[in-house]
Order: sequence, then C-alpha cells, then structure tokens
Amino acid sequence: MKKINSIEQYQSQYEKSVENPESFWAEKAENFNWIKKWDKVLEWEFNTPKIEWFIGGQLNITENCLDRHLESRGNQTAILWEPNDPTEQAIEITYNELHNRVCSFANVLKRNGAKKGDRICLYMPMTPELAIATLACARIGAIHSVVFAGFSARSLEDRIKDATCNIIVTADGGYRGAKTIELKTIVDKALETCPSIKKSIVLKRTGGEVNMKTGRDVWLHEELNQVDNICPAEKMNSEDELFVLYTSGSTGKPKGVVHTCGGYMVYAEYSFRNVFQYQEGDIYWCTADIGWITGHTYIVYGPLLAGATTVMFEGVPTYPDAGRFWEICDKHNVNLFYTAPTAIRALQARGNQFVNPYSLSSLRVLGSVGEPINEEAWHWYNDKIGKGNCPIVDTWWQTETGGIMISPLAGITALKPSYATLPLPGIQPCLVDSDGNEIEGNDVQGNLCIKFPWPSMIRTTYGDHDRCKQVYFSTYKGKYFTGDGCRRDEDGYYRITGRVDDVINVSGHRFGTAEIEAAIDEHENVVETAVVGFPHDIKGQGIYAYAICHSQPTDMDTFIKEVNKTVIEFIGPIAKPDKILIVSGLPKTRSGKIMRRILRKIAEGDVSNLGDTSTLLDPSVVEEIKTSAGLG
Ligand code: 7RM
Repeated sequence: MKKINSIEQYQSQYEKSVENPESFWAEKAENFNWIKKWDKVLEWEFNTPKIEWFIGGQLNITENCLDRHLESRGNQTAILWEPNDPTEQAIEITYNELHNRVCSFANVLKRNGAKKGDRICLYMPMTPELAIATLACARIGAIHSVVFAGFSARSLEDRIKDATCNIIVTADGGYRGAKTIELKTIVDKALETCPSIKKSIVLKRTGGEVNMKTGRDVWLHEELNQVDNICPAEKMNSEDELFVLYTSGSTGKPKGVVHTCGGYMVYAEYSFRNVFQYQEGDIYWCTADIGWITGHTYIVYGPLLAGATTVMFEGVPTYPDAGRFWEICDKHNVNLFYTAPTAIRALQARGNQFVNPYSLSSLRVLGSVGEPINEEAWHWYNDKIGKGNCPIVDTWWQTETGGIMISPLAGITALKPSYATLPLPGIQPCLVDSDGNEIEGNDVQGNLCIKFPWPSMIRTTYGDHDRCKQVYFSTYKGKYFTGDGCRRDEDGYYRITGRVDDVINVSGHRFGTAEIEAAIDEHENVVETAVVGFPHDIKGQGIYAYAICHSQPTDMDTFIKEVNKTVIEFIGPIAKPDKILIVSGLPKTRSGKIMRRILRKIAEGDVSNLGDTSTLLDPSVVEEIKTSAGLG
C-alpha cells in the first residue's frame, strides 16, 4: 500500500480528504479484503450521534491481519515477544503460526460456549496469548473487552458487569519487573459477584498455586489439546462491534468505548503506516500494554494489518535496570519505537549510564503518546536515544478516536518540540471558545473539537448511548468534543495543553477525579474528599487529595497507608494519591460545587493569585487549607 512521502503530498491528500471524504476513504478501504464491498461510504449526524462507515460492507479484521499475509509473508515474524526476565528466551511467532494459534484459540472459545456478539473479558499479562486471545475473539465475532491487568478486582467486576461478559480469559499470574501478580486470585474475587461469567479460561504463566472452580475454570493448555486449528472467519458487517474498552471521564464510572469492525480497520492501518512511515521488513515496538487503546491499535491491529513485525514486551522499563528498553532495541534491531513521556522522563532521571552501553543504531523513528511531552524530555529522547537523526512523532489521540489524530508524519512534517503538529488526512480539528464559537485563524487557543467524522471514531458508550451523546456531542453542538485544551500557533501547528475537564492524566493513564474521590471516600474515617491533579516531574500529573475526616487520625503514616489500600482495592495501585492533606472544609460555592481551581493552585504551591473567590460560601476555608498545606 502506498504511503504519503512528502509534505506536498500530505497537503494534497489533506485537501482531498476534506473536499471529498467519501472518495478519499473509499480509496484507502480498497486495499483490504472485503467479503462484500460496501454500498455507501458514510452516513453521519453528530446529534444522536449516528456514525456509520462502509455501510453494507462485510469483512473480518483477522482475515486482514492474518490470512491476507500468508502467501506473501507467512514465514515472517508477526509477533516478537520479549519476556519480563531477560534470561528467558524471546519468542518469534510467524504469520503462519499466529494464524494457526488464533484459529485454535478461537476454537477453544467456541468449545466453551462463545458465540458471535458475546462479550469476552481479557484480563491477562503481556504474553503472546493476550494478542492471540484478542484476535481469536475478533475471528469469531465476539466483542473483546480487555481490562488492564493492573486494575483491581472491583474495577474488573464493574467492567465485566457493565458489558455482561460471559467468558473471561486470564492467567494464573503475571510477571512485572520483580513482582508477581496473582491474576487468578483477583479474578476469583471479582467473579464472586459476576453471575454472567460462565467460563474462565486460564493461561499457565507463573505456575503458581491457583483455585480452579469445577465447571467454570479450565486450563488453556488442556483446552488447546481438544481443538484443531481450522476456524473460518466470521462474516462481520462493517458496523458490527469489534471491541469495547473502558476509559475514565470526568463523572461517574469508566465508560465502555465501542469501536466497530470496518472503519477501525481502515484507520488503524492507514495511521500506522503513515505516521511511522512503516517500511516492509521494519521491526516495530510499541511499549504500551494491550490493556490500553495504544496497545489495541498500535501493538495488535495496526502493525498486523500492515504486515509488520510487532514487538511485545512483558516487563517494565526499569527491570532489571533502567537500560532494559535500550537493551531490547539493540537485541531485536528495533527500527520504529513508540513509548510514553512518563517512561522517557523516568529513564532520563536514572542517568545516561543506562543508555551509553547501547548503540541504538537500528532506530529510525521515535514516537510519543499519552500526555504532553515536555521540551526537556523531548530533547533527551531526540539527542540521547535518537542521536539527533530520528524524527519524533508526538501523537495526539484518545481511546475514543481509535487511532492517531494529530501527529507529524515521520521524516515528512517539520518538527517543533512539544507540538503534535498537524492533523492526519481525514481529520478536521477546530478550536472553540467557551461560548461554542469556532476560533478561526492562527496563534489562537481554545477547546479542541473535531467537526467531521473519521472511520475509527467512537460509535457509542456500551449500553448507554445517551451517555455518549452527553459526554462527547452535547458540549458543542454538531462537534465531537475531546476534553482537551489546545493552541494553534502561527504556523497552524497544534499543541495540546492538557485536559480542560475533571480528568487527570497520571503517567499517561486517565482517571476521573470523581472516581478517585469515590474510592477514598470508602475509607471509614473519611467524610468527603476532593482530588485534583498537580504537575509531577515524572508522572506528568500527580494526584493530590484533600480529605475531611470524622476524627483527626492519630498517626498520619498509618492513615495514608490505609487510604492507599482503599484506592488499590477500588481502582488499582496506579491511582494511589501522591499527597493527602487533611482539611476541615472544602472551598465550595453557594450551590455546593467544589472550586477545584483553587485546590489546583494550592496543590501547585502557587497561592499568589487564587482568582475570584467571591462566590465561595465560606472564604475562610481557603485560608485554613493554605495554612495546612504550609503555604499560609
Ligand atoms: C492514546 C491515549 C487520551 C488523553 C487525551 C490527552 C492525552 C494523549 C497526547 C496527549 C498531549 C499527546 N488515549 N494525550 N496523547 N496529550 N499530547 N501526544 O493516550 O484515552 O488514554 O488518553 O491523553 O489529554 O485526551 S487515552
């Protein structure tokens, strides 16, 4: 498939995509295997919302990830798996083998009662079986719901219930650095209250002791002995659901973002190939976990659709030491490398002695995703890792967008540190002011919206279409609202400035402040909490919690430990607050709304200008909080 190869071509493609989106996307979609071609490219309306791409078309995404490549690259490595423990053997899985293993796994799912349209929860470590299970669901038309294996039993339970999953695939345990996580024990706890789950299929990874419930729990390796590797791909309509993936918003529980088969496939491949400028034979490594959207689109689907070799890493960047990423790059001759700013900052902080031993000479393109990348980290990444000759693609996108929206095309777009630069062809961003008016021209700032559909956009929030409408399509009429603030500079380049809603981004992971507050409120001594984000050197944003207690804790260290334990129980270790301040009141307006703006200022340590406090019910609480925070 051809890709854009110059800035002039980018511009002409961009113009074409705006002038005639349907013929633009039809041309991209031609490159895939369709069981039946579409009748109409697009129907849309952002009010309901209703978004349909490649209407009437039929396909199976796994035929396009696997079967389509067998003749030309059956013996090429599809997945190159690097284990947590560097002394354990890496595993290369060819396209032929991957095809066979996906088909076998699909037959295991069927044997255990899975049918087209079922929701199947995947709660697994970063082993090849996770990618295989994902594709096996898609093979039989079941909707996968991958839950990051760092989430707690409660979070898992909420997600299983919301999507009424009937099967869960998990493992006895998982390795992450020096730690072993007992996944099966967590699943057992979650399943106590999830009657919809009829079967749990368990991968043996650690060999640890687990409980197997007769009639419900089966071992994957035993099941695989009972099936063959022939599994025809289920015929899917373009708009049939491919997966649901839970993500946090400013209110309520995490919502299930739904993506569908046809449009997602077309955009995943197109964006992967163009942003990274993928060349046949490249070794590509995205360090994300498949539990996040980045892993879905740019470990599994995008690279496999393009016929690439995708590296999958089980471990963490700092195990056994902070040179692990660079060791793996050299070991597997990685050409395209995609990671998160938080990892870059954490590794930079450990010192260059962890980078210097490695040549990194195979690298050609570096990518960044998940949060704004600060200039210091950008330059270190550029100089120390890219040796000044690897373009950095700072890719802005969201779970809801399915694929990269605003990003340089590697080697084509002129870069500007901390700028995501320009929209991909087919993407029509706009900035709006607080009254909802579009801000035209350059050198301006506003709330980032998208005013025209793209193939991989969110279709609904699982089981609650009205929530999708309210959250994304109601703030600004006729536009998709991203929740991000953004600047467009004098060159028309976009720079994402961060969330403008009550979502905080901790190490590239999204949390709603309300969600963390609800968890902390579960502590028996906590009356009420307000949570805000504050700038954090490594994580991007840290979590700052203000808590009102029934009685002053006798020992602050013990109290903090208990609150952490509560948060770990209700969400997971990644949502632990960095700071907890006990206060006797919260700054509320007369209508009872917490003025987070003030709490953010205090968390930042900047109380020089707290802005307008005249609407506060009781201004004295602010003085008191300032004093408790040591800023009085
Ligand atoms: C892919 C992903 C989405 C939120 C988004 C932004 C922030 C992501 C960038 C970024 C600045 C970037 N999906 N974000 N990428 N901010 N520059 N390159 O992260 O759903 O988990 O998060 O992440 O705030 O709205 S996500």
